[in-house]
Amino acid sequence: MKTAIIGFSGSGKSELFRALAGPGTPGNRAMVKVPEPRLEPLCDLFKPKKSTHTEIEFMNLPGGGSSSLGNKILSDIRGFECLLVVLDAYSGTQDPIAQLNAIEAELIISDLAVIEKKLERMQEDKKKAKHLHDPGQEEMLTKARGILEQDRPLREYPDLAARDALRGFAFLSSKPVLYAWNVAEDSLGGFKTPLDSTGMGHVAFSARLERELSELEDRQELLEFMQELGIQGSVLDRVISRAYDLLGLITFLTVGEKEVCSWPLKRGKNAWEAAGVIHSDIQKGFIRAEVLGWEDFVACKSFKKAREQGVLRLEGKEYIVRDGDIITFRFNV
Ligand SMILES: Nc1nc2c(ncn2[C@@H]2O[C@H](COP(=O)(O)OP(=O)(O)OP(=O)(O)O)[C@@H](O)[C@H]2O)c(=O)[nH]1
Ligand SMILES: [Mg+2]
Repeated sequence: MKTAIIGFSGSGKSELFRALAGPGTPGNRAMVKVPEPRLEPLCDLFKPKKSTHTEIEFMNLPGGGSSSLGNKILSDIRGFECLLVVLDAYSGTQDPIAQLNAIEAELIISDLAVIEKKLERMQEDKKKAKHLHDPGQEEMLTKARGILEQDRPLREYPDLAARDALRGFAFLSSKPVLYAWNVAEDSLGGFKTPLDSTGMGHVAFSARLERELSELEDRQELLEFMQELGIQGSVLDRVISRAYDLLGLITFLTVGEKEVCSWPLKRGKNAWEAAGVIHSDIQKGFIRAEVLGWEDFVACKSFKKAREQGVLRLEGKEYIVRDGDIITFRFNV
């Protein structure tokens, strides 16, 4: 999953990137392990040679003006799945709500321009050669234009933006967006972010503080320090868990003596689709999935006991995977 960190200049993007990526990470791009506390008890049991976390790619896109992102950034973010937008709520020189509104407007205007151009071209094609014209696509584009003209982002209409005829446009206002409100250390306690809405989430954090904390070597020391400050989890934990929610992702786990892994999966996908996340061979040769739900594992603490109690289930391709499922795939090669 690719996430772009964007925002106006000086909003705290680089500080946030360093906090997420860890100190000393070179460049503007980092693969960050998704924290997954459920791996630890599994590793204790299986003692694997290694454990592998799902990773998220964060890219810090430098630049952006003091009151707009600008066209360069707008075109750079098209290939990303999720936007992490930093708002300056710490310096007192900027109104963060005005920044949010300005950024929303830029995403909407950029999508409108793409649609206008495409619709114009479609009109010309229609005149030239009728058979080239796709009336279904024209109708959907017109619908999307209507939404944007009312200053609403397409992410509020996820079914429309996901239609085959529109998906290829990768509309900016259809991407899930997480607003990170960069608040001064001493006002973090009482700071209230707006409520989340469809495709849009909010986290409050102090970039300066988080970056300093990420430089502490001792994670225990870090967590205690954060608790004293009344902060629940690091910004990394909070950003990733909100991003997972926004993208509709859950986690499933695989175990073995060689490796214990966590994997991302879209909520509502089945066991066959989960197999494909790991390897196309496992999906092609899929026979059955042996599934142990996370709560059942916690209650039994061993696979032997889970089998005896009948909670280790054999499931077929159509089984809808749940968050925390431990899955062993049986497959033919
Ligand atoms: N006190 C305080 N200073 C901060 C905070 N966040 C950022 N700063 C400072 O503000 C300046 C700008 O922060 P950066 O993270 O570099 O901002 P940026 O968004 O990457 O800026 P550009 O790359 O220029 O667009 C730096 O000097 C930071 O140390 C904060 O939460 N508190
Ligand atoms: Mg920067």
